[in-house]
Amino acid sequence: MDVSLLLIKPNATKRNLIGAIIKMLEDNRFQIVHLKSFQMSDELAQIFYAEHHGKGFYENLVKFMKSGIIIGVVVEKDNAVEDLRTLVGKTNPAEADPGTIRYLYGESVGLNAVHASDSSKSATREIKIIFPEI
Ligand code: DAT
Ligand code: MG
Repeated sequence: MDVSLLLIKPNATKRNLIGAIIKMLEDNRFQIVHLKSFQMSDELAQIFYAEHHGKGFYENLVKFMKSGIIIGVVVEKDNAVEDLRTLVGKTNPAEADPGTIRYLYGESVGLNAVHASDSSKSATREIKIIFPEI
């Protein structure tokens, strides 16, 4: 069984969308195997988003990810990584397919409600960073 990582970002937890997003995972047959709430430190945000270091949006991204509560969810499903990216939708909510999490709950490309791992390799790396205790 494959695993992937979903993060419910600070704008979505602030807007009381945790339940709605978790329900979408369950309705789409993702098994939740680990779940916790936490707040990102500067160090954690920088490590997690290392691939984006130096890009124009990087500083705002790190600041935003530190700004409130995040829910981390490890999900299990056949084809988990690809299926989760499909359920999440495109990075920019304005371009996301109807019915996707970002279409429904994203506010802008920066405030796009959720993160999902983009490959199995990323999932392994990101789960280690967010859930070092498992
Ligand atoms: P994704 O989250 O779909 O994997 P990404 O890895 O390219 O997208 O970027 C990581 C996050 O950075 C993204 O969720 C929101 C932010 N971001 C990306 N492109 C951006 C842009 N052009 N302007 C503002 N924020 C951006
Ligand atoms: Mg990405």
